[in-house]
Amino acid sequence: MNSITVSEEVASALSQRRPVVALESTIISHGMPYPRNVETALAVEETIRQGGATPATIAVLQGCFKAGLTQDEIAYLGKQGTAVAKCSRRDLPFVIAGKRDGATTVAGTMIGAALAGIKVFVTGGIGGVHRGGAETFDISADLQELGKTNTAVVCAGVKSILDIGLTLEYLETLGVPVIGFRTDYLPGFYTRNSGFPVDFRMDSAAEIADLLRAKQTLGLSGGVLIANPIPEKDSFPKEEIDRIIGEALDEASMRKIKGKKVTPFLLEKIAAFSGGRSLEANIKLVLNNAQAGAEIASAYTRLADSDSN
Ligand code: PSU
Ligand code: MN
Repeated sequence: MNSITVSEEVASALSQRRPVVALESTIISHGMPYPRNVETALAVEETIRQGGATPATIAVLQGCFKAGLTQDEIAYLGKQGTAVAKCSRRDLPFVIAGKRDGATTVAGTMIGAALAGIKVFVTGGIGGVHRGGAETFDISADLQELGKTNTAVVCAGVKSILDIGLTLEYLETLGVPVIGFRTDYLPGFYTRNSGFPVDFRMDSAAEIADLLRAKQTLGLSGGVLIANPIPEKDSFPKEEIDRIIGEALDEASMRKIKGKKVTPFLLEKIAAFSGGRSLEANIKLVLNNAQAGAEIASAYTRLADSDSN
């Protein structure tokens, strides 16, 4: 049994050392409503192609862990929505052994990307330490994965449904470099600035590629978080989104939402309370990350090329 099945297109890009960008699938099934989820997933793939890289959406389909889905497979996951298992590290063996479908989270996708040999992965937002995490222990498995699996993750920062400060502390403990792409401050997903400084600011994809190579040379395991702010025109005023997030958090605690349901529940409530505007912002920021991810993957393969010459 192969650990992961890589599509022909992705396999040939990898073997010719052309840039490849991994994409997650929980954002399709649990992060956005149908049909916008499918439209977005396909538009993200197209943006990556425009940027000169090959997209590799990762998921488990009937027990087969795949890197590089067809458009039909993406549409299937989007239509199934939350009927598909949200698949993080602990879920992978169960879903694969039982020949089930699984939409991979950031953690699950990092594992798939590493198995396939893909270095750069683009998403919207990562999971983190939830507010009240010191008592509930609700800390996303995404953070532990960033601590051990060697995949660079491009995201739009950390949204304030989470405790941003504790999430950064946790990443520091795990030794994960947090890079601000053309910013000194960690973006807040819907907003450009969470108020928390990043560890390192980098203004070009080439600089980031150099950092990835240095990390590789040192043999340091674990990921790198690249935080790319939402474009100004698509961002939310901070006070407004903070109020909406507060209402969503109140509703989650009133309804006693727990475990893996928390993040999808909050995303859906924020979309409802913002009259759908948070969804539009979410789509724009993922597309923006796709562009950055393609640039970074391209810069990294150029470095690898010059190393081997
Ligand atoms: N944040 C988003 N959209 C998403 C997610 C996070 O804005 O779809 C998904 C990602 O797949 C992430 C997961 O890995 O939620 C985190 O879930 P949890 O907090 O249960 O670990
Ligand atoms: Mn959780």
